[in-house]
Amino acid sequence: METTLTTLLGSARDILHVNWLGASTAPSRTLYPHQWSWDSAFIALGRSWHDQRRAEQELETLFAAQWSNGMLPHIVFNLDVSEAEYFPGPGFWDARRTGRVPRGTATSGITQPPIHARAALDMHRHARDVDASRAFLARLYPGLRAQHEYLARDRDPTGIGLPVIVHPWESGLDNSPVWDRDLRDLRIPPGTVPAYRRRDLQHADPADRPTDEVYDAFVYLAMRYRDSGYDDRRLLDTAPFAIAGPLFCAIYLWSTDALAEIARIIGADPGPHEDAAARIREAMLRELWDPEARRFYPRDILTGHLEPEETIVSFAPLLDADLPAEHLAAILEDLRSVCFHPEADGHFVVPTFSTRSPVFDRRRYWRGPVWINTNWLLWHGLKQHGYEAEAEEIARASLALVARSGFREYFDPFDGAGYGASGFSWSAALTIDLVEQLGGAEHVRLDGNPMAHA
Ligand code: 9WN
Repeated sequence: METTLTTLLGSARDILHVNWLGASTAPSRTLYPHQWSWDSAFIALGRSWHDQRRAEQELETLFAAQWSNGMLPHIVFNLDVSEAEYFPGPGFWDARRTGRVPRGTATSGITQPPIHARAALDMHRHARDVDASRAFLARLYPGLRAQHEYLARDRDPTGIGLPVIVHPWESGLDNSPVWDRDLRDLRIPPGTVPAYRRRDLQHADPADRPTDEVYDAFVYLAMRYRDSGYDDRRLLDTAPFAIAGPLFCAIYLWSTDALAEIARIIGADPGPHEDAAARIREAMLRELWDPEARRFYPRDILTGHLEPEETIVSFAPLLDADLPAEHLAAILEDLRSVCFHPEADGHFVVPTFSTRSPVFDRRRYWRGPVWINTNWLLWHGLKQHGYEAEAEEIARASLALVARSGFREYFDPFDGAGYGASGFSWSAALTIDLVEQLGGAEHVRLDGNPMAHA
């Protein structure tokens, strides 16, 4: 089994090598030929175990495209790729007209979960060249700080203490059923969505991807934000979608804690980040916790309502190192329930949506399949609260999935089949990180006692 893991790690590195674009990494050469924001954080972390320099460069390339208001764009376009290869491309976003996009770069106009400070800190923790890594942290810190300040300042229009996302693409879990109600409630005036061609369907099975109806809603929301001039001061008047969600906010909190640590490492003042973390923590408990359902849910700040869907986002507050015992116990109960831990033999944890829901879909994008990044996040969350057995089960399932089906984008929770893109960068990168964190290929066993160290 050791040999298999060693081979697996070799293939993971090969994928990162093939997907390297020269200064950053594409999530997939076919389906996603540009640089994506949270992908790059996962990729840099995985790559950092064998190539510190390129891993650091990955994040620096991303932050070189940060807008002047601190907004870190969700896509930095690869200028060697034509507009026709990915929709929506730079022409659709028309970001340049804001005057906030750095010269020489082309970006989308929305953001993604701010996992970057956490990735940078984790990279530093195992850096071989510690001095170079400290210098890297010092260079990245102003950008990280600006990213967090942007979210606090411009994305909290009602002052709840949490940033909102204005598009499902910002959540990273685009097609999750958690947004269904909001997308259904959009009143899209006939003829408003321009004619467009879906490029994703040239590279992926339509059964794995969002439906055309959902895509229209995605395009409509992006258009509305673009046409408002990406003006966050007018969000309450112009945004048809404004949601504070547990996954985005928990990552924001986890990264804010990391930012305080980075500040300490480079000799800056951690105080503002510690204060921010305390405020976010408190706001998550106040705004996103439903005491009756005993679950964290996203809050739609336009209606004031919580979104009661049984999805994986409810478990993300495990990333809060100070999560109170009551909330922790409720999350554990849900994670162990048949909805997220199906009893069928050979199942793989953790499905992204309750397997008991009538609209659970074992293969469609974020509507049921297991993803390596959400598993990796929960693995961290469980470990930090001392739930070793549960964390090990997730690690074992993740490795078994990639060993069985390759570095696919997502996986069937029942039979482990792989779906979406092949050669998907974060599946490869987080496999590397998982194995290395567990002690390296020679110490990790997939058989017998779960993840027992040899
Ligand atoms: C839109 C790149 C990205 C991920 C997202 C994932 C998917 C894009 C798409 O791919 O979204 O941003 O075209 O479907 O949902 O999390 O960052 O891997």
